[in-house]
Amino acid sequence: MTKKINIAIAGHTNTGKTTLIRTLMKTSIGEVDDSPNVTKKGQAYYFDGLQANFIDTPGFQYASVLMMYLDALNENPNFKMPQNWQPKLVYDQDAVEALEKSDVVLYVASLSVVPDDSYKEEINIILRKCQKVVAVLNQYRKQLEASEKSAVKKRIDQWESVFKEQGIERIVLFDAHWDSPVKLNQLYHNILEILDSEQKSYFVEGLKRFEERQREIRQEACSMLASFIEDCREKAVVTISKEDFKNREKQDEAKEKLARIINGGLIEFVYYVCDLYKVAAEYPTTSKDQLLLKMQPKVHLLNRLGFAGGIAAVAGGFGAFIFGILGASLVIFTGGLGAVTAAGLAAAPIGATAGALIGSLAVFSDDGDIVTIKIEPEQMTILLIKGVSIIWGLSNNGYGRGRELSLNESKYIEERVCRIQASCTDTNWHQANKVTIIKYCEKILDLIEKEIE
Ligand SMILES: Nc1nc2c(ncn2[C@@H]2O[C@H](COP(=O)(O)OP(=O)(O)OP(=O)(O)O)[C@@H](O)[C@H]2O)c(=O)[nH]1
Ligand SMILES: [Mg+2]
Repeated sequence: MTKKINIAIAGHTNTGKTTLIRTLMKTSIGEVDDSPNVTKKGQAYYFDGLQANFIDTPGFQYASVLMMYLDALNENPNFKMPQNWQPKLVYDQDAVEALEKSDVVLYVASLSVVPDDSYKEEINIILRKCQKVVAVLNQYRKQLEASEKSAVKKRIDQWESVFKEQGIERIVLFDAHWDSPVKLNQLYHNILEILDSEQKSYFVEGLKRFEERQREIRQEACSMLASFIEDCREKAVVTISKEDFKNREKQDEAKEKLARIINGGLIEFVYYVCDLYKVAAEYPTTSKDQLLLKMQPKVHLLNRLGFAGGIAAVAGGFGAFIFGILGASLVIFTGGLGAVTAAGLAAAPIGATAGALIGSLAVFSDDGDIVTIKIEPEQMTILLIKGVSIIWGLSNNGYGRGRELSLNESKYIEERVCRIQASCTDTNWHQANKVTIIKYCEKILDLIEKEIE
């Protein structure tokens, strides 16, 4: 039997413990809400992807009472809990029981609160049960959005000094609404390093497979994007006679035909890449090649639902993000994706992206009577940026945060990709072959990951 590491997720109530597990497992386990003691019982979730158990625990609320109780028990094992303590300690005691089954604890603290003595007490209690503790300073991005960077830094310092006081050296800044691969790997490596040698030997295997798979899936996503870009370069060509080209209506018709070809390819890429990440989350240990077999036969579904409907069908929690990147008109349609039917979406104006390109297509007219219309390299850059933004969003955004992603957030991601892409001037990817385009996309994604602390 494979041995598993038990990772307990503990901390004050409402700090994001359950959300964190959702994000780590890419699935909607447990209950999440912005109120205290939403999780009522310790519960272990086996995560195939890492071959580890995540144990969700109820949040602490009355650490000082619990501390008094544990101290009293220590002195006298027959100590009877006073009646007025009992209702307070229901959840706290359950958390302690869950801790007793764990090999390592992720202590989740929220950066939105100032650490007072009650937090010190709960950390103290945790350390009595398990000395291997990695601190997660959660809600980092939320705080960065809500406060000045200097104020967030000050808050981090406050927490760090509490942890150091308690002898906890391993601290990871995180935001459970996002699952940046770099952050995840940092978190898992902290867990790995804190384990003793026997536990390390089996956790390291699971972790290696997990990272390798992450890389493979991302590479596959970049390969899908590269195919789309190659197709645009080679196949997105429309010809029209010189005579017809002089006719405004016919010229517009030809341009629209080209826009439709590009749009179709873009939508197909989005559909396909969404399905890849969806299937990857559903089967967290299945190899990439097997995943490709599990994906939906795309042509069939696309025909049945219409392009946008097809995406809605597979995109699930990513939907709002995808449409945020693809075009504002769709965001309006998909404000609450869950309620929008596929049929409704199919009627939505999906041409926002290609439509934006329509006015700026290259025209080559030097071939006798024929005018050729195709997309210019600069316009292809727009498609590449959208594609990379979508891959980044799919690999980072999802289960922890639920369905909502504001237009601002998706714009922000796209702007960041745009900026980084502009700085990667060492590859002429417009003319590059598929492998080089894939490497180029991976490089942009690496740089984005590194840029985000
Ligand atoms: N923006 C942001 N919100 C978060 C983050 N983590 C959790 N939340 C939100 O905070 C609220 C509480 O999250 P939960 O995961 O239920 O917290 P918990 O620690 O499990 O809470 P209890 O089980 O009640 O102790 C929810 O509204 C989450 O969406 C985060 O990193 N960033
Ligand atoms: Mg919870």
